Amino acid sequence: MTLIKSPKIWEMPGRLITPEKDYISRRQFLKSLGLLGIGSMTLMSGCSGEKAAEFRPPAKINDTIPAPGENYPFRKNEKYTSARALTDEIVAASYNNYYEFTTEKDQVWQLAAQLQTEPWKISISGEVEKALTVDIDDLLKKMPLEERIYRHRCVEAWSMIVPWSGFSLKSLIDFARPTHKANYLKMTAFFRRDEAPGQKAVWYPFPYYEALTMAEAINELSFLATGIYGHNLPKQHGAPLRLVVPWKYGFKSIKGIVKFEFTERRPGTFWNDFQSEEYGFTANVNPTVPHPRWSQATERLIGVNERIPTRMYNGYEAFVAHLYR
Ligand SMILES: Nc1nc2c(c(=O)[nH]1)N[C@H]1C(S)=C(S)[C@@H](COP(=O)(O)O)O[C@H]1N2
Ligand SMILES: [Mo]
Repeated sequence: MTLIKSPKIWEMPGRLITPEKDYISRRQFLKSLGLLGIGSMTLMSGCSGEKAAEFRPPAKINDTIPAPGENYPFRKNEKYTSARALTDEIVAASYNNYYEFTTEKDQVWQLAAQLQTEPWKISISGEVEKALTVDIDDLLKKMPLEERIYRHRCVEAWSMIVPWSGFSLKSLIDFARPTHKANYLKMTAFFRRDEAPGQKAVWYPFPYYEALTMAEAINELSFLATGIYGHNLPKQHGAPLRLVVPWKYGFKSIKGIVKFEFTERRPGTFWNDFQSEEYGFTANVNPTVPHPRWSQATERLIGVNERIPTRMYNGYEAFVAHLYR
């Protein structure tokens, strides 16, 4: 998903980085480059995670790691654990995908530091009994907090194993009280070009947005993380609130969420709308279906130089296979 022949933000001609005042529509812009239509964006996408093998974390990123807050540590839910060792925290926190900041995974932790995460409001709308806005701190007081160890498999064929702190998406849904017309849950991330330089890249349809079917959303694995490794989320991991759906490719696990919207019809999603031939709506981890440009049969565990087989539904078959029969 990073760019093979990647025009980095700072390499793009100035006119391609749209200043607020003379903003042209993304469609118009892509059209002007002749990039609309047929597999158009191939030139601006794609990476097969080989970088993961070479990756060496920086010596120190302490400034970006929050101290444990008063709620920590959250109760460990032993149902979700891992036979393999956890990924080193510094590795997970310095090798990130967060296109709002940059497409360079090893630079996200520095750039994300400028995001203002306090205060942070979450809106709940669409097919619900009553639309509302709630402050993240007030929301947290109402949610059953716990810690779960999950595997994370990026579509780019790298993976990690980390302990998330947070609450089930189901508990947020119960709080939101969707109507019987709600078939999907759409989530949208923040949109603040002044704090997120990657959002100046007009060819991406920011703000980032994702969606699940209601059956997926109420599945017990669907989790909203507010923390990782026993403290609040660092900004590079999607503070203060991000989704974690570990049986799906990583791009479904949207970070920096500000909005939950229940819908009757299937909403679009960021990567599927951007490049539908390469990134689906459902995007379940499946080693037998290669990405058009690389195999999905194996993955690189970041931080340790190890390539391991990829498992169906990322090993979570027992939890979710019934959803797709
Ligand atoms: N808002 C937003 N969420 C996002 C992304 C992004 O670019 N923006 N990248 C996704 C991808 S591709 C992956 S693999 C995971 C990475 O999460 P991590 O950096 O915390 O490991 O976040 C996902 N969520
Ligand atoms: Mo990813």
